[in-house]
Amino acid sequence: MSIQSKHAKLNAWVKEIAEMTQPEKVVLCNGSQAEYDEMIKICVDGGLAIPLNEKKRPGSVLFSSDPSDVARVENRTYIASKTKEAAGPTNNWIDPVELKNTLKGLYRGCMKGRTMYVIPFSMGPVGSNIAKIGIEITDSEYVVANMHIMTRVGDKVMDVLGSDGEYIECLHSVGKPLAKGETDGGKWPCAPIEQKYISHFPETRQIWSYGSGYGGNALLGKKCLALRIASAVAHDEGWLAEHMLILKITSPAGVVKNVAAAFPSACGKTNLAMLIPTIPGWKVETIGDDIAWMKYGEDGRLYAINPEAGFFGVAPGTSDDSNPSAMRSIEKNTIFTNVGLTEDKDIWWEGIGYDAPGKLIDWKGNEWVQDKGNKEQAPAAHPNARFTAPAKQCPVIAPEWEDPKGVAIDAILFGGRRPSTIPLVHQAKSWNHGVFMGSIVGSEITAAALDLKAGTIRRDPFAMLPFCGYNMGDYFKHWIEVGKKSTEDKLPKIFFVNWFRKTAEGKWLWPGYGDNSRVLKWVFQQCEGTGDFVETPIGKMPTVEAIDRPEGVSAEDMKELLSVDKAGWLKELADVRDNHYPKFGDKLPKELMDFLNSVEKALQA
Ligand code: TSX
Ligand code: MN
Repeated sequence: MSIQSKHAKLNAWVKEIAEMTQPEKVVLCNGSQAEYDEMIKICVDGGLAIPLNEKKRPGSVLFSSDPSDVARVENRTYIASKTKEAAGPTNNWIDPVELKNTLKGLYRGCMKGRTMYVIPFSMGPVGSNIAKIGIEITDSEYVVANMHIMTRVGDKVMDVLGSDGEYIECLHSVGKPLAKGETDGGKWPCAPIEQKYISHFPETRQIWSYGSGYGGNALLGKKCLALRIASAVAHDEGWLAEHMLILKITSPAGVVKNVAAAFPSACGKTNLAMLIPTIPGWKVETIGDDIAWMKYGEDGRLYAINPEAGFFGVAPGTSDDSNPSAMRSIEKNTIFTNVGLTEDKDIWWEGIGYDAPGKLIDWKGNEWVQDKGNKEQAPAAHPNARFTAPAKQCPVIAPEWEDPKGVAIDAILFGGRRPSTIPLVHQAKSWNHGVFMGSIVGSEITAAALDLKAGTIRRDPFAMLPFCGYNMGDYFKHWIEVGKKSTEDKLPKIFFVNWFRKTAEGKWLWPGYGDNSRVLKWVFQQCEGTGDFVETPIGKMPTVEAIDRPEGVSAEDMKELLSVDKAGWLKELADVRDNHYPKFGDKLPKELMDFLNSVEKALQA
């Protein structure tokens, strides 16, 4: 069993995998609408998907996953490089030979009773010289349909590949073979947790995923290829593959700046990417909401593309208030996973902005009636429920979002959820100071997270902790090396932002959302050289008057948001010195330790 493409190496790989996994048949995906419709029809007929109301949510469906298969599984995610050192202190390492043996055992016969799909996909506009081609082999129709939205799939990719083009091997199985005559019976197929493996072989540029059908575990173009493998490729080739949104900001005078921004999860990256400014005359447009690939242009500036073609966003909390553009993006042609279902076959989730209309079916398939008096009520939508929507449906998508040469990046933002210490915004004194800022990114963990107490900072350097395909110490060094290839005037300016400051009483100090445009305006002005700022021990900061004060924020609040909390910062740096930087051992670049020392010294002066 094989395919007859023009690409001999691909044909041979498909044949080898088919012999190992023993599917009922093999299909080479062409990327057509008919193919997408066929995938959805198979899922609907098999009871795995429910078509939504054609009037309210045309072309859209709802999937509900197995309760054990609802998110990325970091403890089952592996970087299998030859040495443990190459994977580094923040990744799960296994010897690649051992892991391949284990996985071959699991893959043997694992597609019995299923169709094996071969998905040629491009991360980035087809034919762009920044783009990379992957081939995902999968036994999941859900994966094929999602890949159609999230990447560019099919014949046009095969044309670029020709007879000997390079591609990244992505092998995926849900890990649930079917016996003769057996069907899924409407039950989401996956393997038990101890059989799930999300495996990366950065040295041979391969991805082998087994046992999960969900999101980043199964849609291998996204976290696995565009971040973990691409970060290792970028390290070798001198570019950057980052967990960053990309937005375009236009001033009232029509001047454009492009901003890339990295935040740990649950900081509202998609909301920022689609922000609607509250300051008159300013415009923000979306280029990407999750991943940026950045390479130098001939002019010595960094150009970024969004390698994806869709949004795989967290549904709960998304509303007309928090993100109206996301709400417009998901009005049609959208795959919903693990949200609630209304009686008239529409979707609902916690934080959608209105009460549940009548009786729902929750993500587990049970009847669910909203009980607002009961704070303990289990949610109708899983907290990690998702929408998969085409980026082109976003009303504020920038016209250049598919420009093959990318957009020149003027500023890079880092941020996290930090109720104290970190000001609303501060700016790095230099590229390397910005690398220092990126290296100490973190979010305060919520009380809900087990065994760590609230108030603890979980460090997530560059928001890349779960996504760096090699040693994080080498990754820090790589950022410093990239900076050396250009000059400060051409490099993006680097900023640290914090929308999440609270008063001692626990009240939000900053309204966030559209009012973050006031901070973006100052970032814009700093790039133009027209912002008002002061030098402080932690970097450049806006004067209190430099940022327009939103309604409801007092002058004192503004002062607190824009002052340096010396005692807090000394504690912060002590935590970096004692608990964070030691993890990287002698891989920690000297430049970063120098900034730790010099910022600390400046604070003590
Ligand atoms: O996405 C958020 N952003 C970025 C928006 C462009 N969120 C949601 C985070 C979870 C995904 C925010 N939450 C932001 C924010 O800027 N700020 C906050 C905190 C906050 C929450 C509610 C209010 C104010 C601040 N509203 C009132 O107090 C009325
Ligand atoms: Mn992400």
